[in-house]
Amino acid sequence: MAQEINWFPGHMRKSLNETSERVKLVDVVYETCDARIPFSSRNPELSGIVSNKPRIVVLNKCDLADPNRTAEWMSYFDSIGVPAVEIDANHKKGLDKLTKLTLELVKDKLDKAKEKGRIGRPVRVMVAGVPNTGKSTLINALCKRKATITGDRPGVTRSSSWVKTDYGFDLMDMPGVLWPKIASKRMQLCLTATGAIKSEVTDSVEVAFETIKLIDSLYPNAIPNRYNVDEAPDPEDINACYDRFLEMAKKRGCILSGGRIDEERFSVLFLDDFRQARIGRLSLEIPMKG
Ligand SMILES: Nc1nc2c(ncn2[C@@H]2O[C@H](COP(=O)(O)OP(=O)(O)OP(=O)(O)O)[C@@H](O)[C@H]2O)c(=O)[nH]1
Ligand SMILES: [Mg+2]
Repeated sequence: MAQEINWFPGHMRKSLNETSERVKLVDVVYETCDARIPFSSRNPELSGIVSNKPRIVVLNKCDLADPNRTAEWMSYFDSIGVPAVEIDANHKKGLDKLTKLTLELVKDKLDKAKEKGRIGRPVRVMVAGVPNTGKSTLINALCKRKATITGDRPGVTRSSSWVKTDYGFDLMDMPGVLWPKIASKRMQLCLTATGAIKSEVTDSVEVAFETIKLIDSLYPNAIPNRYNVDEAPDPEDINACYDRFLEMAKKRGCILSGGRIDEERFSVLFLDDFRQARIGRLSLEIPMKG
């Protein structure tokens, strides 16, 4: 992918700075990730900022991810001693585990507060992570009302805000943040394919083309099953890959007047298919072994 895309607007630096300040006010941090890309959707700058607080890696959107891969990721986080929970905030799944784990992490602190006479003090949680991972949706699910605005694009939440629950949790919704130097092209691709990086700053044809290659390498039958094309050619054979891409577009009816293939329209359709798991529940990352 092109290196010059700008996914780090000034407001994200401001939000990261704000996170460093506001994290002092909370007991626990939920580091919300996209279960399809648990590696790429952990912001290293954010992880650094919140490192001295108890935190839980929240693998959200697990309804869209490959369940076997998610199980591997859960074992991985367990093996490195990082508390993690898989959830589906849209359908309110996994929330009990999340609150239970949260209470375990803050138990000592609450017990100490109780000893000092501070009974019924709320548990304060910061919900942070890269854009579009479902932070605000999670907050609404946890407080059981529409307290914050959500949206199917990155950059919906623009400033932090507190939301109260009726069971003693105060939740701080944070704007989604990326980091200035996303060194690996594969990470850029994963973040763009899942919608964490704004599509406006990327070339959708290139993103779709590369995402198809990545899916083919991980799930060889997924694209043929959905788009009625042959299995992937040699990924080094760009012409053959491109011909197959055009065939997919043609079969989806993306044809301009004069018979030319509408690559742009197909790319947008394809990315929407991927994001809504119409190609299947696909995860783009596998945890490191050993
Ligand atoms: N399928 C699915 N979609 C989800 C889930 N959680 C959130 N979404 C969708 O993801 C999109 C983004 O959700 P938001 O809650 O606005 O995400 P956010 O992390 O607050 O985004 P920013 O404020 O832009 O950083 C919305 O369209 C949600 O409906 C989930 O568990 N599964
Ligand atoms: Mg939000």
